[in-house]
Formats: sequence, structure tokens, C-alpha cells
Amino acid sequence: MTRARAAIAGVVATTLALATTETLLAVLPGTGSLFVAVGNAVIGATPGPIVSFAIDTFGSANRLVLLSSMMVGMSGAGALIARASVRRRWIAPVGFGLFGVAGAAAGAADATITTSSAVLATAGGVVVGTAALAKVLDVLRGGESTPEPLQDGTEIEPQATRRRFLGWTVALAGSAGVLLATGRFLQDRAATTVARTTTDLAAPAQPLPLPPAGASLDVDGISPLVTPNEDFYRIDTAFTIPRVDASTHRIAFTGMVDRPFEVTFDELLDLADTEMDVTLSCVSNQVGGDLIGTARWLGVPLADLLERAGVQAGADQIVGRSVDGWTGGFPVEAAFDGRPAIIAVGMNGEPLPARHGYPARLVIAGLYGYVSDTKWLSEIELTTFDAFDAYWVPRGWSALGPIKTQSRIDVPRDSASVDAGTVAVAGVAWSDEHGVSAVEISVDDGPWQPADLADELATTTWRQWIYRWEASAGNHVLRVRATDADGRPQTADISPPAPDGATGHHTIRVSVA
Ligand SMILES: Nc1nc2c(c(=O)[nH]1)N[C@H]1C(S)=C(S)[C@@H](COP(=O)(O)O)O[C@H]1N2
Ligand SMILES: [Mo]
Repeated sequence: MTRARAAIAGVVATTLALATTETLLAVLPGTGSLFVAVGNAVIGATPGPIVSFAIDTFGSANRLVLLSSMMVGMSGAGALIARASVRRRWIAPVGFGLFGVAGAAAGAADATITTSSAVLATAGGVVVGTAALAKVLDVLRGGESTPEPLQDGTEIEPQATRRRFLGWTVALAGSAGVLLATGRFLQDRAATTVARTTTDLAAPAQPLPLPPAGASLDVDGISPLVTPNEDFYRIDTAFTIPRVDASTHRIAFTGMVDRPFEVTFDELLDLADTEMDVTLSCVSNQVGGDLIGTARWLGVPLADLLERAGVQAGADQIVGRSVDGWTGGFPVEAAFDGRPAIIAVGMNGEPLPARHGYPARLVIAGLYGYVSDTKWLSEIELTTFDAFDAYWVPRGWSALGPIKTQSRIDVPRDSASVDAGTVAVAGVAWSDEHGVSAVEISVDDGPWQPADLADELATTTWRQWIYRWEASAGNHVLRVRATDADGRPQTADISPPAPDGATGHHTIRVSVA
């Protein structure tokens, strides 16, 4: 009985220690969460194939799975520590202390937490957790009232002990809950929200004209030409969205440059006068998938800042590094060959949403996100492909990630039923930074028929298309393919997303009544 209760006390004390640490971090300088830092450290130490497997299996729920496992693991350890220290009191402070040292180390290694904040916050958690556990164990040990031994050696537990144990456990668990809620509230209210809503985007010196009317087709269910920020897909390894304090944020230009320097966020805001329409695409997008979106980005040409830094001869890779240590790397040419390649601070007329990289991110046209579009950008390092592998490369993905020509049927939906007669078959098509020159449809494996293209918003964005299909009754198969700017049609070969992007034709089945 005492052992089970000691275990419960251990779980409660561990939770209280964590809650104390997180709440202290919320009020101390820095914007990070220790829980997140430990999660990131765990992801960092996990072999690549396992990370890829987890992302494949759990999708965006993979963070929740990791978080829950961490919670279960730490509570379990807390329970064991508590049980062991019923007899040997020194085990609790030593056990919690070791936890604290590991946590402080993970926090100090994390870019969003200062070392002093990590040490203070974990120390606070250890003291509170150990004290709470000691108190409950004292109650369990009988406190002042000693139980009466019976003839056969068992002990009758005084009613008072049970009540005091229950009282303390509930009170401590309640405090942990209140602390967690407070910490959460403070962290959410911190940096991002406040700073983001007070961020003033300068009006671009040369604003782009509104998208031409002819670039948007009037078809129900087609992807809008520009994706609203709320609907924009999100892909990253971040355990929770990094909160960056924009008032102190800087981006460092390092590595193979003549004049390393840092640019502050305020300076970036002043410089940000370039608008670019760019479609972002994830290399993990399946044929017909929705990990793709288009936005009007506001930012600073990367080339301008690189010229200030002076790129050294021999550097062939630009690596973007985020506040949480993620990296993406792409060829130096991409910054200088004239394609949109910017450090973006605005997305569709707003400061970057936190989930899309506030306060600043890279947007490089023509390349998949995993090599180029670093969010929560903190550093641009000039290096070589020989010297450095960015995050996904050792995990089995290609070092180079040009976007492959692709097309998607948005309407009708796969397996839809439609009425015989003229049916609007429509969708979007995209390629690398040079755009799309044609889209064709094949019905029931018949010859390729040209679709009508909407006007091009930019060569660096997807393009809408429509095919007016004279549908006859029966079941039909529709297939789409795009042709790039150089006249190369999209390949029919089917390949999976890994290592450098899925290929094949998006194909749907439709029944016509
Ligand atoms: N810091 C950071 N930036 C990142 C990533 C990441 O994991 N961490 N993922 C990249 C990938 S794989 C893609 S597809 C794009 C997605 O950008 P979005 O979430 O704004 O759509 O961000 C890129 N930038
Ligand atoms: Mo991606």
C-alpha cells in the first residue's frame, strides 16, 4: 500500500517539478520551453530512419506521441525514485537532482533558452519537486502518529494518514495544474503574439500589382491562386512552434564570407521592400497531395545581404539554420541567378505567422522546402556540399531538391459522381522556377487533350487550368500531366517522395450518371 502511494507521490512530485520549471522559464529571460528542448534533444539523438518512420507513421501527431512518451517516461522514473526513497531518503534529492542536471544541460544547449534561465528554472523545479515528495513521504511514513502493529505483524493504517496523504496529493497535483496553465498562458502571450501584432511591415517600394483577374478561374472547388495563411500547409520538425523574441532577434552571416555580420530584425523590416509570388512545395508531397501552397512574400533579396558579407570563392552551399537548430542547404547560384530568393518577413500582407517562421524565413523559388525555406531563421552559413550535410540529407533525402513538374486535379474529387454533359475538370500545375507551358488531360487512357491554362501569376507559382469534358454515362479514369517551360512533359514513371520528390500522373476515378 505504501509503495503504491509512494509511486503516486512520485508522479505528482515529478509533474510539479516540471510545471515549476516551465513556469519559471516563462517569466525568466528567453522564450523557450525546457520540455521542448528535451524533446528536440531526443529527436536530435534519434537515428534518421526512426525519425522518418515516426513522421510517416504518426504524421503531424508525431510530436504528441513523443511528448506523451516523455511524460510517461519521466513520471515512471519519478515513481521509482519515490518508492526507493521511502527507506533511503537521500535517493529523492539525488534522483531529482540528476534529472535537473540533464534538463539544464538540454536547456543550455537549446538556442531559445539562456544558460542561466535553464539552470535557475531546473533548480527551482528540483527544489519544489524534492520538497513536495519529502512532505508526502513523511505523511506516508506515518508522520507523528505511529501505526499500531497487530499480532501477525501487519499494521493498521491510521485513518488520519490516509486522509492527509489524499489531501497533500490532491493539493500538489492541483498546484501543478495551476502552474502549468499559468506557464502556458504566459508563454503563449509572450514574444510571438505581442511582437507579431505590433510588427509593422513597411509598404514595399515596388509593390506587385494585384494578381491579374485572368489568373484565377471561376470554378467551384479549385485551389485558390493565392493560399490564405490559415489554410497554408505546415511541415517542420519543430516539437512546438519556436517563439522568437523579435526585439532581440538577429540573423548571422557566417562561414565562408569575407565580412561576417549580423542583421537585426528591425533592420530587416526596414530593408524588406521586395514582393515575390512563390509557390512552396514539400518534397514529401504525394502525387495529388496537398503539401503545397502559394503566397505573396515580402522580404529582402538574399543576394543583397550576401554581397554585404562577401561570399568567398569555393563556397557552393548556402545553409539556413533556425533558432531550434534545423538546417536546409541549397546551391549558392540559387541566390544569384535571378529567381526569387529572399529572407521573408511578410506573408500575404501580414507579418509571418508563427507557424510559418516568424519573425523571418527563407523563401527560395524552384526548390523544395526541405533544402531551402528555413523558418525561424537565425543564421546563414556559407559552406560547401562536401563539408556540410543539412538536416534531411543524412536521413536519406537528396542534397539537391529542385521542384519536379507536377499537376493536380482539384475538381471533380476522386470517386465523385457527376452528371453526364459538360463537366469542368480543373486544378493546378507547377514546375521549378521557370513555370508551366501546357497541361493535358487523358480520359480512359485515351490521347492527351490540351486543357486551357489560366494566366500566369508568376513563373514561380502554380498555374490554374481547366478542361471542359464532355462526360458520357459510365465509370471513367481521368489523368493529368503538365509540361514545363522548356517543353518537357511530366514523367509517367511512378516514384515515391524519397529521396527527391514523387513522380507520376495524378489520376482520379469518376462515375457519370
Ligand atoms: N526551421 C525549420 N524550417 C523548415 C522546416 C523545418 O523542419 N524547420 N521544414 C522545411 C520543409 S520540409 C518545408 S516543406 C517548408 C514548409 O514551410 P511551411 O510550413 O511554411 O509551409 O519549411 C521548411 N522549413
Ligand atoms: Mo518539406
